[in-house]
Amino acid sequence: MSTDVLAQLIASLASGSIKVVDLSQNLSPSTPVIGLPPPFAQSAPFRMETISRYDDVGPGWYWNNISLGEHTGTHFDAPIHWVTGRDIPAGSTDTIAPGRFAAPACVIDCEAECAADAGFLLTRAGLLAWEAKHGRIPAGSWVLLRSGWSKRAGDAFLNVGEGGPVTPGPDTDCVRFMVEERDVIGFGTETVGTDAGQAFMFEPAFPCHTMMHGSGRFGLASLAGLDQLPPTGALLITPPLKIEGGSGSPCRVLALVTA
Ligand code: 23J
Ligand code: MN
Repeated sequence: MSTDVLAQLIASLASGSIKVVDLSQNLSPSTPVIGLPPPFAQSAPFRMETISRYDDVGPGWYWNNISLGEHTGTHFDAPIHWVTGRDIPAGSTDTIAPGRFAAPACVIDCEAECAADAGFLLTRAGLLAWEAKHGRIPAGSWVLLRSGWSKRAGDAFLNVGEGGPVTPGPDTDCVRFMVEERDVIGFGTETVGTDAGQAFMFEPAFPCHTMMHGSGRFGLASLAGLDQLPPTGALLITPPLKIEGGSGSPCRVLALVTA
């Protein structure tokens, strides 16, 4: 029936009038991983070893063993990732209601600002200026910071200097605005984590992790391809692996967009 929304979606995907955009980075041993200063423990990089590859130990098949930290590459942050979210009901990767893995996105283009200032901070005023052009951020939306960071390679991605990492992110008041005044589902970024590189010095430290997860919201990190999204109207599909009690997971983040 042409009035059935799902049938229309299926037809639109088949005809190409709605397309699927991949917002994920490749996973490989060279995928950048966040480094924490001592005495904090470190996350492991992505590792892959071949089990067999059409050879003596598996003549007809190819497969690998992999291991990695939950927060490696393009990934999903669950509420229990942060101490403020430890008691959030249904706050781990296996217990979050699956309906929350499909949500619309507002894309904030700050590529020019981030090119001029690697430590660019998204502010409440910045979001209000975006809303003046594109309309109010709907409740339940992702806010995605388009920084251009996914085009950086090697050391320039983590961008660690003498004073720690210098990468863009939201300031404390911006996070408060997204949570308390716009009721977003979460915040997503092209950088290695949802907080700015210098957020260890913010009040509170790591405000995006602290407030988003403390109020049951999510994060997306190391996104790519945000320049392929419209400012509004994309539908994000973000299911983490169903790790029992998991704090997050690598994620193949997809967006449905009108072609
Ligand atoms: C652990 C500690 C600090 C940070 C992070 C993880 C992340 O960015 C993450 O991947 O969630 S800032
Ligand atoms: Mn994370």
